[in-house]
Amino acid sequence: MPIANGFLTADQFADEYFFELQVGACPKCSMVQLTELVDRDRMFHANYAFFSSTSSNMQTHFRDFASSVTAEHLGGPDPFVVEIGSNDGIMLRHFAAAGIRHLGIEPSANVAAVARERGIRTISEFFDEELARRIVAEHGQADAFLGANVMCHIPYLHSVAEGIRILLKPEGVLVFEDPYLGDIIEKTSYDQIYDEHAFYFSLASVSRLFAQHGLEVVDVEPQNVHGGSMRYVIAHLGARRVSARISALRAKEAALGLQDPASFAGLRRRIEESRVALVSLLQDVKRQGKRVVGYGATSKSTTVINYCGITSDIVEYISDTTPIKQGKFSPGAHLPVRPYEEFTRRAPDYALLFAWNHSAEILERERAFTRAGGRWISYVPKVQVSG
Ligand code: JHZ
Ligand code: SAH
Repeated sequence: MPIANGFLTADQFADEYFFELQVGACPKCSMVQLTELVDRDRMFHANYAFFSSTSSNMQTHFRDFASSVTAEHLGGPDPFVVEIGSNDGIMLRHFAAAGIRHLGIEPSANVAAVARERGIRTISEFFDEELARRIVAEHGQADAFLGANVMCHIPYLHSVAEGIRILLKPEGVLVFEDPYLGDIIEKTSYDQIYDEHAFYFSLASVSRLFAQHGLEVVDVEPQNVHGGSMRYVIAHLGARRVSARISALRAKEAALGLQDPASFAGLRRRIEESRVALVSLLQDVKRQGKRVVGYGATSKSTTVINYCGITSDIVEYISDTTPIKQGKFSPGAHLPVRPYEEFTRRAPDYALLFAWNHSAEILERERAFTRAGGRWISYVPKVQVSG
């Protein structure tokens, strides 16, 4: 597989980087993770292609995330909030607007620059234990340490967990969310598997990881974003009451067999079936001479396109609203990425919904396309056509 967010120009094709994408599950610690990792500097740099604020639904989600953190965890005087992977400031802007002391840690310099322009205090570095010590020396300890769709991106998780232990006040909390393994298995959302996602967390694996650093999971809350995420609230061991939701989710994970090799064998089989169904559907549509355009040049689509062998004679181009992706080609398969305006100007017969996790907001916006007979191809949880 290529780098999922490695959108490129034609002169870069010859030097494109590929690696072996494979997932392993540890029977001892129950962590599910990639077996080959891509160097972080290949993924997170000054030309990073993912800007968080491109989805209006995610803007609402992070406004609510920020207000729940403020209401539940920032009661003391002069609170301090740290966020890793703060990207273009989609969440921190709410703390900045409320005059709350905050610090974003965002190594991808281009997205960090957008946050800074919005008045959000941001440093462009990779978080780890060493950086945590420097932050404590400069700003003191934090009341809340936040992360969305970033913890599962960091291979050196022990250094991160240790850094959090050092950085958090005795009563402080870590609140983070990431795609949930239970949802990936249940929905066969195999497109969550790509270079940036080094880990596929469950409560079992997360609890075990943080326990090794004197931290415990005190609450969990499923989130209906990115195809099903889990939010974990973590505190110093013994500092907070543990919610009854923890034991309930633990029991549910055991019943779902999240640590059972048979679950992974079943997932693998369903992934293979999904590929067969999607390829044959696309071939049928093509035989009828219909036009198919991809909707959303997502990171996830890199896995689907390359795993299914989708080429530009089947999918004409991918429509995307992100300027840095437009005019480039998709990683690996090199499908053209074009501005959304092209989709509206000359609508295709079929839209292949690569941004399926944002389907509510997209279907609402594209009512005219659907009303005019435009059809949608999706593949999570099942390959299907809808109109
Ligand atoms: P979206 C990225 O995943 C990468 P991706 C990362 N690894 C991760 O975990 C999640 O984000 C958080 C476009 N779009 O959100 C914008 C439209 O064109 O599914 C984006 O390019 N029209 C950090 O890349 C892409 O689709 C629209 O109406 O899989 C969405 O990417 C909408 C809503 C989006 O994340
Ligand atoms: N939180 C945002 C952005 C997720 S994208 C959202 O949910 O939409 C993941 C971000 O994590 C990228 O912007 C990447 O640059 C950043 N990142 C990767 N490794 C990191 C690390 N070690 N420390 C802090 N941020 C990191």
